Amino acid sequence: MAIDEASYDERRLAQWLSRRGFLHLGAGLGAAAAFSGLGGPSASAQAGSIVKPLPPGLFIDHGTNAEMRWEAMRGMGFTVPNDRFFVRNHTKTPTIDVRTWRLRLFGSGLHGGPVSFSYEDLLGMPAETVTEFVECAGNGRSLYTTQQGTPVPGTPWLLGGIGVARWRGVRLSTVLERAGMTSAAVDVMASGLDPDFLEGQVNHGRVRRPLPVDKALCDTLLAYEMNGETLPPDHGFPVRLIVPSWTGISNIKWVGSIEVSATPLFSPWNTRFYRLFGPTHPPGGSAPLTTQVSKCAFELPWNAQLTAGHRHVLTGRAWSGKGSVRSVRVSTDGGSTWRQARPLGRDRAWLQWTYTWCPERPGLHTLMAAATDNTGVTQPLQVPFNEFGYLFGAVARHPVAVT
Ligand SMILES: Nc1nc2c(c(=O)[nH]1)N[C@H]1C(S)=C(S)[C@@H](COP(=O)(O)O)O[C@H]1N2
Ligand SMILES: [Mo]
Repeated sequence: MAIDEASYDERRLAQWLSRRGFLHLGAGLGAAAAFSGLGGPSASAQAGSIVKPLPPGLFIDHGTNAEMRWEAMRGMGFTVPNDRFFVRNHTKTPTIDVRTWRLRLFGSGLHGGPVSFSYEDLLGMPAETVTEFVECAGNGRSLYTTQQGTPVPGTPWLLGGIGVARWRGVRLSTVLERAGMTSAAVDVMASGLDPDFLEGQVNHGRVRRPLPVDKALCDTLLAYEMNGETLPPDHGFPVRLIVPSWTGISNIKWVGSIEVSATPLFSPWNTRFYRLFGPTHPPGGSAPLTTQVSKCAFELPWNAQLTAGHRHVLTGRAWSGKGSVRSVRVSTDGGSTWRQARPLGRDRAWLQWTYTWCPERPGLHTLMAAATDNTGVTQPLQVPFNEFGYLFGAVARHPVAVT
């Protein structure tokens, strides 16, 4: 990737540390405690957050969020169809009239004043298609609790807070150029048109998160199509950002405005949330999250039932925000022995693989699959705790019952 993430992280961390003194954002344990209401029982009271049907065979319902069931991807193609792609909403999917909708760009990083584009304006610009994953930073969060014994608040995702789609749209760099971005711009911040996000009594405003200009110009897309269809309401209609490899929150949906700034921008989504807090992280929290970690999932339900004495072709997918996945190893005995899985193809967004298993003994078994990324790094068996339960990158222990 062209952008130097390490130096971005350092710069951001320094900026954050110098500001937080007067922002009184109460980061750390208090923040996690205040956040704990989200995704709990109260969240399911917010029915109607998601527009599309959520059949229980395809989704695990988490209130305002819906997780893809991995078993529903078995036998499917490379991309996740729109009707089974996970949804992560801070509040609810808005209804947007595209005839009156405008994308407004403004800020100190533009030559002139604010600039607006209509939907037709965007459709008329050079289009590009990319195949990329969108993955929630909290994907796998429940495993901090069940596998590592360290409970964390927030939506208890298993591994289905991810999807890969073919996104078509206009490069953000094209839009920024046409809006008159200057070389002094350092950050751009897209803002969603969904309702303000409330955390208890605190109104955090529109969902928005700064993106450094380097990443915005490198490979970020303003997408208006998903898998060949008009972007569905739940996934950001009329336009959303696709920020390849970066954490889910970067991919702002229902974009209404983009601030282009010659000075660094801040929002709760790069100061309070989406950073790592905890004993093994810097005292004020880590730099804002950027790339996702590597993960691997079986296309099987949790506690799947398999018959003893039969050959089972296990299937799964592996992905990494650090690049592509080079190989996958599988253990069917809880991690004592490992063998290579068979890769299918060499696609980048994720790697599909198969592994043939003939369980002999009935009983409870633990399946494990570990991804090795293209830099040669393999998923660890355990990852350090963080208070919001982000970036669970350890090998998942998948329980199955052999009967
Ligand atoms: N405007 C807006 N954009 C948003 C969100 C949101 O709640 N509002 N959720 C973010 C998060 S946390 C994730 S993981 C992804 C989820 O995208 P999806 O719902 O299309 O799967 O959207 C991101 N973009
Ligand atoms: Mo997310």
